[in-house]
Amino acid sequence: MKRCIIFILLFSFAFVNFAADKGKIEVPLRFDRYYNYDEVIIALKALNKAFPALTELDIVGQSEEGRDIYALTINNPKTGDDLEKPGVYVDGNIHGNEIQAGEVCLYYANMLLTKYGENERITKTVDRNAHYIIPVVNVDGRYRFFEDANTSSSNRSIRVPRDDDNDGLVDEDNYDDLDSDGSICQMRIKDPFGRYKTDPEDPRLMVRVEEGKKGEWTVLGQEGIDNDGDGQINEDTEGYLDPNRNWGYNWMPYYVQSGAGLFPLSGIGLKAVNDYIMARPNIIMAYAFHNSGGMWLRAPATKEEKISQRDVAAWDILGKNAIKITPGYVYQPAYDLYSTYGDFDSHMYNLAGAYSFVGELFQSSQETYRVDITKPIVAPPAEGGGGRRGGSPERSREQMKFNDHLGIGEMYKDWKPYKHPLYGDIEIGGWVKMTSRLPQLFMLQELVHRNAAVVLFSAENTAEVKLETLETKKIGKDLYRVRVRLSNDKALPSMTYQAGDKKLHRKDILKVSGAKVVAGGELTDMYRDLVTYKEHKPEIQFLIVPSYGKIDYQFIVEGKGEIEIEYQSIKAKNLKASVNL
Ligand SMILES: [Ca+2]
Ligand SMILES: [Ca+2]
Ligand SMILES: [Ca+2]
Ligand SMILES: [Ca+2]
Ligand SMILES: [Zn+2]
Repeated sequence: MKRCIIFILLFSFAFVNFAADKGKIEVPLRFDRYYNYDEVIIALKALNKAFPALTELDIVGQSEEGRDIYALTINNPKTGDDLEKPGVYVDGNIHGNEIQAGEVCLYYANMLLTKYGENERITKTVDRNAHYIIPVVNVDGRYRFFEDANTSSSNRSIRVPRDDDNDGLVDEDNYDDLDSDGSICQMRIKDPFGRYKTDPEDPRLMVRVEEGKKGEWTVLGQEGIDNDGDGQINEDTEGYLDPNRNWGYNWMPYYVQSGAGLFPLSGIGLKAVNDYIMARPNIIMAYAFHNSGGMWLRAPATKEEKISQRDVAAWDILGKNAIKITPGYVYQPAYDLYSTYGDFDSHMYNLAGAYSFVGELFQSSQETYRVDITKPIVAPPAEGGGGRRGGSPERSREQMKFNDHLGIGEMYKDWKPYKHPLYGDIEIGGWVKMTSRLPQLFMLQELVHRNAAVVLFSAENTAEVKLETLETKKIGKDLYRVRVRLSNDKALPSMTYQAGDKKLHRKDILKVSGAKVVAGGELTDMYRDLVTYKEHKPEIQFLIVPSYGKIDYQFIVEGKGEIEIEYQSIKAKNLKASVNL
């Protein structure tokens, strides 16, 4: 009998394990699903375990609620230390609700690692670049977006309590999932003076009534009650510290920039991420993924911010290719959308010396159910915009058809009566949490691949400098003319021109040692022998290697035997050559 009980226990244990295994995360990772916060960590550990020679998994720091922020470094140490190589930084999900951004990061890591050794180009970028990947910056946000009831736009904040309505209480009136379905939907009430009526073509939708015509519904906003009895509903939700307004460069206080936080990098997780970035001065390319709207945004973030036009030229090459890799996206400076203070792009460009993009993932207009796909689509709403409510009736109807026939009806919740403590008889319904700013799962694979391909394009276009001696010519007794060329056939220069112009960090160095350098300078025209000689310390030249081009130097050297020529760069790989006099 006892043995039988043990057997049953063992058997049921095995069964439980089998059930748990159904969601097991293995390499290669899958992108027909979203990973919650814990699963992202399991996925990163799985990649690290499968590719120990190419990866390093670090904990960058902890969040406000004590969750770990992970960074995966992809680098081949056999080809050099990561800090010696052009660094490519990629992060996502800094806004808690923008979860597919984390999947783009995981996909990029998964692609580099699983194709290493099989695909020549991937192999080269893993060997030549250092890739730093933080899939989830706002770890509390991702955790809670999955766990808690939300709209597709709620739960963006860093978990720093703030009294949004200045009533002395913090975060006291969040949304309430009144019908307990895991989504925060909309509330509406019957009202002949309301500005909406039931859509005659689809009774699940509402359309605006024309001026002077009788209405049917007033929209009361997101699901919720007046939790603190102050007469307002949902007026003080979690936070608000906007993690993309809390960076150091051009930070402005709350009365200028909402969501700014108390001071730059007051978010402790953000500070940890910044420390991680600044400890890697080799980072020359940076991506932060968000949703939504389909945009590649770069600095400047405000009209007043001045940036180098030579950098714009480099950015343009990346941006113009990016919009071809991601059809429907636009490429523009961030301030074209609206001015932001303390944003990531400008911080990375002006303080880390990196070309930086915010990638606004996904356009809901791609959810199509149309006969004629050549007809123009409605312009995508900007991030933080009204989402589906901002669209035209035609657009909403089409999205409802998409929901019916491709979303298998899971995207929209039909209006249902509810007894509200303040409003009385109302109805709750509308688009659910995992919609609007997120692609449906069958579309996720394409989204993550296209956007990871943009990052790959940039990584491949980080400077690859070549050092060659053009000439060693005897011009007198123990006196030689040495001409050296630094060339680069990639789209990005060896550092940003902004960093050079503003003296953000040291320029690249070209150094001659082993003999006395009598004179040295840039050879501006080798045919006419034009040299801009440097007056002091001619053996050390400071420079930037341009994109798709070269820069030549001439040294007049006095001595005999072997001399050494060194190229040293913070962002590009160091090089050495020797010449025999
Ligand atoms: Ca309050
Ligand atoms: Ca608050
Ligand atoms: Ca209230
Ligand atoms: Ca209140
Ligand atoms: Zn965002």
